[in-house]
Amino acid sequence: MASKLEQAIVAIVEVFEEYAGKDDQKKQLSNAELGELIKAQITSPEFKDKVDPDNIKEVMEDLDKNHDGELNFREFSQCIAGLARAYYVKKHGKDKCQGKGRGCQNK
Ligand SMILES: [Ca+2]
Repeated sequence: MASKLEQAIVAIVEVFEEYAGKDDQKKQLSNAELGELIKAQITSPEFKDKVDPDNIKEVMEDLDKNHDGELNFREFSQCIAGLARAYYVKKHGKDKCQGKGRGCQNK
């Protein structure tokens, strides 16, 4: 039986594979695939205000760090890390992060 954290990690990888595998580029999330993923997997209001299902293009531009128009797993996992940070900040407040610089701002 995998631990809670292990299950979460496996789930992140599997969700990426499931949606990225919908077209021929199995290791990249296209705009359409990202849209499907967000619509199906991001449903709670606290996450929706970070990745807006009605504005996939903007979400993609924000996450597509190497500007190839698609999301690889590295870019996707940074999005998940960002969501986790935003969730944590929401739960515990922002004060602990202030002034600490990189990785702390609720982008
Ligand atoms: Ca990319």
